[in-house]
Amino acid sequence: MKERILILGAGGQIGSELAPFLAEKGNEVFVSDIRLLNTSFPFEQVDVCDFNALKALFEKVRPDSVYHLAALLSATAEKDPQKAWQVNVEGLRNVLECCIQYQVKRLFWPSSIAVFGPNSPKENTPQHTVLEPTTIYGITKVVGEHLCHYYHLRFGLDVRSLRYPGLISYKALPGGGTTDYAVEIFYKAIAKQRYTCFLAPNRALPMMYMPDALEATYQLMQAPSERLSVRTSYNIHAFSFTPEQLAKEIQKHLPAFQCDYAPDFRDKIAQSWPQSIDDSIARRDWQWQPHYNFATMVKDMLTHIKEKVLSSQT
Ligand code: NAD
Ligand code: AKB
Repeated sequence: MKERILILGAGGQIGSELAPFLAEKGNEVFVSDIRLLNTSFPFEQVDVCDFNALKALFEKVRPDSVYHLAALLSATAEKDPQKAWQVNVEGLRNVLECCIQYQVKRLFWPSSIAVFGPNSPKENTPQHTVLEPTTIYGITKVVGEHLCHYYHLRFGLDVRSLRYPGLISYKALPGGGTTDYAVEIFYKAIAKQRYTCFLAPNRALPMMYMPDALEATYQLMQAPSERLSVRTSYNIHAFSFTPEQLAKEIQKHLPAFQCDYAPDFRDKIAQSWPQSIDDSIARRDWQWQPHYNFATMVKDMLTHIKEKVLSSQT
């Protein structure tokens, strides 16, 4: 069914792909961001922390569904914890309030593997386990999950959420996360045959290719409400790898490529996160299944980034 969809924080790594993806499904898509965007979709520049401006946007668009992607990611959040709280928690609360006031049918809000911390199991981290994050980003995501759950229980808002792992894509650059190395490495491998990684060589993290993340988001939003047993946020997983394993996989295609390591504060963040995720509840409730594995993701990334680099040189 064709819907009016509003995407907040639409200019980032996910939003810049989600907008055309949802439009191709036949929906009418409106986009918004705090930054001025160069986009073919109807656009309004709005800060989600400005409640009156946000309300005016909902009044104007009257969306059926909202995808709220505006946030500060883990590394950026650690540099400015106050702003991270404001955007990630106060911004979300503003969006939840507008969804109630404007009778939005469904809200999507992404959480992250960052909700887990050093006391959560590292391997096959379960859906329901200890959530004691040691980053401000992770703390805002735990609060966000509980706010979404509360608005569902208290006001009946149909809010749905995924704990995305690190997302790998070639269309837009990532926006200041700990998993960004897994995108940067491809550009450097192609342009310079050399990359210095900010994580330790053996730092395994859960990851996913963007086409699977878009499909997962769509499938969750299409699922009948009564099938959803999780109203905080669903664990989802595709594959895990270390920087060293990624460098070796790239070397299969580009043998001259070399990777060095200079771990910084982001390695400490990564160290507190899980290495792999148990997503059996998402698989059971709404038949989640990824299509890309580690090897097919690497091959596809290299093909597309080579094309991008070549076309920027001509
Ligand atoms: P991004 O940083 O690439 O994009 C975020 C967008 O939000 C940017 O365009 C930014 O300008 C906008 N924004 C920031 N502050 C704003 C404000 N006050 N008002 C309006 N817009 C604002 O992030 P992304 O990778 O697209 O992530 C989107 C969501 O998905 C976030 O909630 C993030 O935590 C979550 N997530 C992303 C990943 C990933 O690997 N990309 C993984 C887990 C969760
Ligand atoms: C980040 O590294 O901050 C994000 C995430 C996993 O939430 N990619």
